[in-house]
Amino acid sequence: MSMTMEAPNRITPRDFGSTPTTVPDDVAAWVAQVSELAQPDRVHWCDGSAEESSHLIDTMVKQGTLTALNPELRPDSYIARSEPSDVARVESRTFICSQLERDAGPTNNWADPDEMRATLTGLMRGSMKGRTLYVLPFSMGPMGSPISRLGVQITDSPYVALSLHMMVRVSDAVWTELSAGRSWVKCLHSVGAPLEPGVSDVAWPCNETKYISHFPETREIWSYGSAYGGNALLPKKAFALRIASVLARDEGWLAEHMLLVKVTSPENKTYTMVAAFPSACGKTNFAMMQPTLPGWKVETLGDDIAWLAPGRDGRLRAINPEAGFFGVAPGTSRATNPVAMDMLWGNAVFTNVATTREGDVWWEGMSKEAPEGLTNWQGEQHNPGDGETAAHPNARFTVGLGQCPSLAAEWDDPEGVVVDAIIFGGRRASTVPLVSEARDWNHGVFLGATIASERTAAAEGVMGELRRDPFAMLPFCGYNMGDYMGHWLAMGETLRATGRLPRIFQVNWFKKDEQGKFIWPGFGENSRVLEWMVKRLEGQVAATPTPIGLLPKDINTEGLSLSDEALASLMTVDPTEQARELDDAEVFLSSFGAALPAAITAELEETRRRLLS
Ligand code: GTP
Ligand code: SPV
Ligand code: MN
Repeated sequence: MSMTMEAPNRITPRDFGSTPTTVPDDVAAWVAQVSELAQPDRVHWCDGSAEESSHLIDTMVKQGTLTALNPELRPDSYIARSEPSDVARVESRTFICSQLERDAGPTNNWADPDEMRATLTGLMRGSMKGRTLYVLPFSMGPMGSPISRLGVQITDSPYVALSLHMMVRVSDAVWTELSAGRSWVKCLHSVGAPLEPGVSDVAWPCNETKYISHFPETREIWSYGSAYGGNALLPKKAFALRIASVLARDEGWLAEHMLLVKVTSPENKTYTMVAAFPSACGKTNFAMMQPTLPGWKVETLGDDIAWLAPGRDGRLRAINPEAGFFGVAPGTSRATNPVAMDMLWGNAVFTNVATTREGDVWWEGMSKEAPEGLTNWQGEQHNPGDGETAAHPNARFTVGLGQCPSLAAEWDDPEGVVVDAIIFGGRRASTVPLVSEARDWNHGVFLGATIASERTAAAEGVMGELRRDPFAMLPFCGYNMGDYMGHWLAMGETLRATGRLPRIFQVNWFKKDEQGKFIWPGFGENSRVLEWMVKRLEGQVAATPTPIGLLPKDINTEGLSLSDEALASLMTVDPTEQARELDDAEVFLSSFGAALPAAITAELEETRRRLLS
């Protein structure tokens, strides 16, 4: 069942480009209903084309939302400066509105779905006045993949519309798929800044009141008041993690905050690895790693989200549901991530970075010395003396996957890639060794469930504060995290039948010495850890059993200036530290009450027994 575009009330035909062929009735009805409520001046049905990108860019350059960078230094690239109050994900304003509070679990903010719907309906009434309502049909994952899912986002932000062009597969072809009866996720977004007639717009419209609300039972997302990152680009964290984790639980797969890479050894054997690290803890850097060890190669499939599902052969396969990168700018340099620097040659949008006198971008860590005469992320002259950074710590770049020089050929393969290893990690100044391997699947799930990490600038909150972030999913799980741990255990049962369970590892690149300096050189040198993992996968090396897992007997540090003490400290399993760690994990796990799987409690008790014996 489908209808032509012109039909719904109040919707004017888009003002350029060809008319979309067919839009399913339910989508047309939803767009009509939202138009009625939010009262935009215009409706623009997006097709993801290059002309449409140009149109969005022109609109925003006129408006002052985007400023072109020097085309000789950074062609077709733009900067956006957000409102200082709208710079990161707002976890305190993120809600899981399941029918039962119990289903949101102790780690999510729960709100009653009917009440939330009423609140948001009130806020959205007239919220798009004076603006254009953009409708973006998109596919998460390769079109036609059994793992892919479809969605439609409504937004009144051209910045969000343009970002989605780069971040997901926006295409008219989605209408055809939907007309064939496939399900889709409703993503509704408004910056909450209606424009009264005669009032001029600001560069970054948003609202002090913010809601990022998820309705897991009806597979809907309503977002209000922010235009930044995961708050507003709804296919990313809201759909591909929070809603998708619920779909995955119901359908027997996994939606995870993970990078996805293909690793090739000097013997030309290839392995696929996924790694779950919390926000701003190194996924993009790992995904684009340039190994310092000769003969090794890392190719990029994804840097933030992976969907993992048993394939026809029963083995765990993964796809990247996204089609672009929304990456942390600070710390990115030729030394740390040359692939990202190459990828950002042009055709990119930068948000909250600093700009140079020559009209290029700059951020902390891009070069040792800050260039003279920087303009900071707020558009003011940067004063190195005043202690403020030139770029916001959560400044980001947005760019399509296609620009990544290390992109793996399989990136658009509908079948996905077979997963060989799962890695968990976090940002830990102490306690957690450089690398360890789980004893088995359930022990690996326990490691994932008890990951803790120091807070970063990716979300509001106190930076550096240690918090438990199970599976790097604390802000992103759409249901009770105790049930989620149970789902991971159940997936192990399913995969065990194939005889090829992926192996599970834990890493920590961020251990510090007494002076507060990182001990491990990180970045390309992390290939030394990859080499050990691959040797484990190939059964080439034995490992040392410790109470917390299997540790390397030896790691390749040839050519590194790492003292014996430093190396020892990276590999230490200190019983006192570990006992404290376990006590803290136990307190956290107990917050799940009856939802905590018995197998997790058993792993905790086994670890304690090993520590005491
Ligand atoms: P999100 O996009 O927020 O999910 O972050 P991410 O996990 O992709 O983190 P990203 O790779 O962008 O890294 C965040 C910060 O950590 C950057 O400033 C990096 O330079 C730094 N970083 C990444 N890898 C390493 C490493 O191996 N060692 C050290 N010391 N820092 C690292
Ligand atoms: C994260 O915070 O994990 C991100 C950035 O990847 S955002 O898209 O804002 O969620
Ligand atoms: Mn992330």
